[in-house]
Formats: sequence, C-alpha cells, structure tokens
Amino acid sequence: MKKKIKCVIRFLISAFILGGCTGKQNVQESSQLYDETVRGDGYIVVGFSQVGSESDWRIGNTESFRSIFTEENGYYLLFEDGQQKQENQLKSIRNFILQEVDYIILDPIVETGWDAVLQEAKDAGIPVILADRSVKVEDEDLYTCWVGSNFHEEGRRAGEWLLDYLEEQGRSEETINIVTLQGTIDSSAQIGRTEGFKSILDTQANWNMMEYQSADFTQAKGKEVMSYFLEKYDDIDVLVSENDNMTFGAVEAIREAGRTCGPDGEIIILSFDSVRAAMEAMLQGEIHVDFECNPILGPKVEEIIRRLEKGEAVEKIQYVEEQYFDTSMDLEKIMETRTY
Ligand code: GYE
Repeated sequence: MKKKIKCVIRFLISAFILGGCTGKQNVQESSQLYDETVRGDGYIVVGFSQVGSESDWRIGNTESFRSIFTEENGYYLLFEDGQQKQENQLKSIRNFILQEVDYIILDPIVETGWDAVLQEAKDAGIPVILADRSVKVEDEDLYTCWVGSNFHEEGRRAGEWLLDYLEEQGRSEETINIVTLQGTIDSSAQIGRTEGFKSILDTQANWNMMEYQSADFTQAKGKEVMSYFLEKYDDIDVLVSENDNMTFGAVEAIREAGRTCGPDGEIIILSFDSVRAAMEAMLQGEIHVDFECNPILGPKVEEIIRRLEKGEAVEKIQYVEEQYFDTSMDLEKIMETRTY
C-alpha cells in the first residue's frame, strides 16, 4: 500500500515532465526527479542513458534492461532515451549526477566526447557501467567496466564468410563490386564492423569497395542510401549493411528498383544483428547471411551491479558470445530456440 502511494506521488511528479510509473516496474521516463524516499526503501537507483530507439536490436536491448531493473529485483530505474543525440545523453548523465543515483549505465552513441562528463560522475563517486557501445577516453578509470559485442570480430567474420562463399560459387577471381551501408559514424558498432570487414577486404585485390555511406542504423535511411547506390551503380555484387534495419530498407529499395537480392538474386547481402525479422527475411531468401549481435545485456549489467554492491571486483571488459546464420542452415529450427 505504501508503495502504491509512492507510485502515485511519483506519477504526479513525472506527469509534469513526461514519463510515468508503469505498474510494477519502478521506471521513470525522461525523468528530472525521482522520489527521494525510495532510497529509504532500500532500492538501488540506476540511471540508464540509452542511445535511442532506432532499430529492432535497440528495442530488444531496452527491454532487457527494463525487465531486470525492476522493483521486485530491488531497483529504481531512471530511463533516458537519447534519441540518437550525444547532447541528450550528456544532459541525462548530468541529471543523474544531480540526483545522486547509485549507478549510471551508459550506452554511448559515439566513442568520443565523454571525458568531461565521466570525470564529473567519477568526482561524484558514481560508478559508470558502459553497455553495448564503448568510449575512447584519456583515462580508462573514468568507467568501471564495459559489456558488449566484439564488433571488429563481427566485421572480420563477415569478410571471411564472403571469401568462402565466393570461392564456393567459383567467383574468387572475379571483380566483386561492394557497397557498404554504415551505422552511425563514430559509434563502436560502425567502427568495429567497418574496420573488421576492411581487414579482409584489404587482402583481396579483386574486391572493389565502391562506396561507404552512413544510414544511421535506421530503416528509412537504409532505403534512401541504397536507392542512391542503385541509381549510381548498376553493377553492385555485394551489399554490406551494418545492421538489420538498414538492410530492411535496402531490400525495399532493391525491389523498387526492379533488382533482386538473396541466394537466387543478383545482390549478395551481408547483415548484422540477427533480429527475428531478419531471420525471417533470410528464410524468404532476401538476405544471405547475418552476423549475430546479442542485445540481451540487461542481466549481465545487473549481475555486475550485484557484485559491486558486495564489494567484489568485476572484469573491465566483458564480451558476449555470438555466432552467425546463413541460408545454408536449418533456420526454422534455429529460430525456435531464439529469444530475440
Ligand atoms: O547493431 C544496431 C543498433 O550498437 C550494436 O545499434 C548496437 C547497434 C545495432 O542501432 O541495430
């Protein structure tokens, strides 16, 4: 009952701002304030600065945090959607510091420009846990640890897969024209995937990377940039698309241009993330291969916080396990076991 009253109070406070209190989830959206008395209840107050809601991957990622940082698990979660803008994320972090949260979780949209704000968090004694993307800072002690994917390895694997596939198809000696839809420039996922793929590209004299363009990880921009590529080049053999949502947009553009893709079509598509809709697109024969990126980071971060609460040491860098899927595999069976 007491909790219900607090929930109502929090709702009234946040109604002025934007968010609300959602049932049993101790979550406040776009918060400027939270009810200080929750500390007295023994909740751990966590501020999460998320990149945005640009992709299916991101939605799964947000959900994995929301479903673990709950009242039942002893948390009060302040959730801020950065809407793909670093300035919004900087504001959120400063807000979390003002509110003296216990932990800050940051998924940084880009790698650079975080030194000052992380120093402020450090000075305030608030541990910062990085999730998914990472930062480039002068002093690595500005954050406690990072958990996420090995983006460079994902890109490198994509290059190796293409190498094997072309060999299988007897096309190893052909000139292979490639275009790349990049993610948000300067984001870890973009840098790693571009550089990882390039590490194989650079070894293949007959692979011709015609153009790189960013489509910001969104479906709408993926479609726009792919339409531009198709107008400019009529001999694209391969599309490397640095996330599934850009791939969905690109597939629409390919169809609208009267072109074809997938194992029975002209353009070979390599995608990243392996979200459900992309696995389905692979079953439909639109995408050749998808390199998995695991969005379920919430439980890992929660475990880290539990360990920090007990005064235990945590590893600085923690990678999650990943694999890839292609049309030669039993995708229907694989999909039965997947949770995202
Ligand atoms: O691939 C993409 C999202 O940072 C790994 O961001 C993440 C990427 C993911 O928008 O879909």
